[in-house]
Amino acid sequence: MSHRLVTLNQFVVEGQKDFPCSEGKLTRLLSDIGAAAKVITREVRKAGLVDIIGSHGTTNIQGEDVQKLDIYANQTLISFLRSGGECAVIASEEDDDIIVVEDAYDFTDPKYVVTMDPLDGSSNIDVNASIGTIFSIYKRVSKQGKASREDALQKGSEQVAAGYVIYGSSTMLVLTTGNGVNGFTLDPSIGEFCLSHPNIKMSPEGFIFSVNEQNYHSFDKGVKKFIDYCKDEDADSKRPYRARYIGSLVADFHRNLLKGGIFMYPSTEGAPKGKLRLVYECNPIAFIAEQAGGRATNGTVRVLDIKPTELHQRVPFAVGSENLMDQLNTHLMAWG
Ligand code: AHM
Ligand code: MG
Repeated sequence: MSHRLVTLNQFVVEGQKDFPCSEGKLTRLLSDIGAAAKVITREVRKAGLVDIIGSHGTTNIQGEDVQKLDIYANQTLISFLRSGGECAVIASEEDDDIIVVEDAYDFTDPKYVVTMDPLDGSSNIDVNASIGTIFSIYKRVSKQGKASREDALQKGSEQVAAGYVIYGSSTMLVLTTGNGVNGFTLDPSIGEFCLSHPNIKMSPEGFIFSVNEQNYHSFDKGVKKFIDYCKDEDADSKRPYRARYIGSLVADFHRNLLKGGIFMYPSTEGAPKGKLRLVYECNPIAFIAEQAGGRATNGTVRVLDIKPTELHQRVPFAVGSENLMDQLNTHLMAWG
C-alpha cells in the first residue's frame, strides 16, 4: 500500500485556494516559519552536547561564541521573517518592543504581523524535556507608514493562522489557518515537515488535567473546587481523571490536544494575572484549541475575545476539552 506524502509547503500551497486575497504571501510566511523551525531543531538536538561544544557566553571548541537556545531561536525566526518580506512587524517574548521590519513595508501590499514565543519552556532544555515555538499570524491593521504596536495588539479572534512547533521525540509543527488543525512531523531523512496528523480533533470527553498544583493554596476557590473534583474528592464517585504536568506549555497542550484534557495556569497570589502571555502564548494555543473543537477561557471570557493592551500582558488561562471546560465553568460560577 502506498501513501501519498504531503509536505507542509504542498499543504499550504493547496490551501492557498481558500485565501484568494493572500496572493501566496501567507504560504511564503508559513514556509519561512517551517524553515526556521528546521534550523532551530538542529540546534535543539545539540543541546545535550553543551559541555562539549560550549554554553551561553562561552566559546566552543571551534572558537565560536555559543548562544543561549532561546536567543538563537529568536534570532533565527526574525532573520527568516525579515528576509521573507511578507511580515511587516514582529512581536516576540524575547524583545521588549515590537520589531518593525523596515524594508518590508509596501503600503499597497497586504502585510502580515507575527507574534511569537521563539522557545517556550526553556527551563526544560537542561533535562531533555520537550520545548516549543509558538506563533500567531495576523493581517496588519495600520494602513500607512511604519507598522505599529496596534498591529500586534489585535484580538486573538483576528488571527489568520497560528501554530506551534514541538521539539519532542520528533519535531512536529501543528498549524491552523482557521480551517481545522493539522500536524506535520519533521522527517529528518528528507528535511521536510510531512502531514502526519490530518484534521486533529480535541476529544469532547477529556480525562487529563494539567496544572501546577504547587500553587493550589493560592488559587481561587472555584479553581480549587474544580481540582478537587478532578481528584475525586468525593469518594463515592470514582472519577476517571488523570494528572499530567510537564511545565512546558507546548508539551502539556500537545498531549491534551491529542488525548483530551484540560490545561490551566490560573491566577495566583504571586501572579494575580496568571503567568502566561496573551499575545504569543495563550492566543495561538486558544485558536488551535477552538479549531480542534476545544475551548479556552481566562475564567470569565473567551480568550480570543480579549483586546490586548500590552505586548507582554499576562492572563489566567484554561484550555481544553468541552467536558472539562464545562466542569471548570460550573465550579467557577458556583464558587467565584
Ligand atoms: P517561559 O516563557 O519563561 O518559558 O515560561 C512559560 C512556561 C510554560 O511553558 C509553562 O506552561 C509554564 O511556564 C510553567 O510554569 P510553572 O513552572 O510555574 O508551572
Ligand atoms: Mg514562554
